[in-house]
Amino acid sequence: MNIKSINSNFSNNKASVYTSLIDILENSMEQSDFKSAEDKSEYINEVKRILSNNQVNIMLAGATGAGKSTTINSLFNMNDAKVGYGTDPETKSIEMYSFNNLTLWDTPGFGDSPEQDRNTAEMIKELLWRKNDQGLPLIDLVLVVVDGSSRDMMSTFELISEVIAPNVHYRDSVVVAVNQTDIAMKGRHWDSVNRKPEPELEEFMNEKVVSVKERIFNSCGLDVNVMYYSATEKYNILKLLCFILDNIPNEEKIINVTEQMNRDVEVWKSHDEETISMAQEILHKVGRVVSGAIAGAKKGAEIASNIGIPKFVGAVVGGVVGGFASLIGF
Ligand SMILES: Nc1nc2c(ncn2[C@@H]2O[C@H](COP(=O)(O)OP(=O)(O)OP(=O)(O)O)[C@@H](O)[C@H]2O)c(=O)[nH]1
Ligand SMILES: [Mg+2]
Repeated sequence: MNIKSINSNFSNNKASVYTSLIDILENSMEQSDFKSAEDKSEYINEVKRILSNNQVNIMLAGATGAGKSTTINSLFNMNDAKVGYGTDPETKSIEMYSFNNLTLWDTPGFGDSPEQDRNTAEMIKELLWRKNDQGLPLIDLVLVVVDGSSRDMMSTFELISEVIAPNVHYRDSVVVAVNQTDIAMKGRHWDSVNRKPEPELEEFMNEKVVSVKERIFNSCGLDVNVMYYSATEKYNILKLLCFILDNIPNEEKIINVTEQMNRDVEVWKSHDEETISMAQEILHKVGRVVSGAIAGAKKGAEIASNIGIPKFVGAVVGGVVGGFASLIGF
């Protein structure tokens, strides 16, 4: 019943993994495990509190028209997002999309004019130096979106080496995602029926990944993670999500990103061997985070009842992981 309930939640746009997790918890625990109904609800609230305690902040940056906004729309369930500020079209500023425990900071496109670039650079620096209420860097991950169909990457390299690299706190937390794979060779070698590149285009993109990585390393010493995808064609979106989740420094936070995943199964369809093993590794992490929260809640809630945690932890973790797995087609 657990897997089934989480699956039906996935098909409902409004539902989240988080709500279903709580459902699964409710269903897996017998009332008799607790001294009272209050005990049980205190316990569930404690699990909720632990899981929601980790705000995730992701910054998107890149050249104008690279596809930052389109990418946000492909990855996340934008019905839940509210535009925070930056609605004035004249003065370009950072737009903030806020979900439950995930905030996306969409920075203005780089490369329009030197004056606008200086403004954008200042805003990005300020954001990278911002601290959360625990005094730690607010931004967990920087996602740099690159237009794979453009030969001119000067403004992207400048953005990374002069603005991002000197100001980023976690040196592993920069992901460079080369978008627009479908038109990278002017539309040639793109298999539009199967929505994936033909071998020639694949080779072209693999070379691009290597050269982008090398060029960034040589210019500023930052060893970034690079991958390619197509936001409009929904190609390699799961891989992009895996790169994001894999490079978030704090493992406990990944559940808050997965919670906001786009619920449209079409988005997550295409994947290669590498993506499958990355996704499996991430599913294990999700399992660890959930079971950690369950175990932590037992202490936090100071439950007098001697509930047998192992009795239902397997069902809950299995349900949550199974839910993700079925969404991404495993
Ligand atoms: N063919 C193709 N077009 C894309 C892809 N991703 C984005 N686009 C198009 O590129 C244009 C720019 O996309 P946006 O998402 O607005 O780009 P942005 O980076 O947010 O741009 P700014 O906010 O102006 O900096 C739009 O017309 C998109 O439809 C892609 O993967 N393939
Ligand atoms: Mg945009």
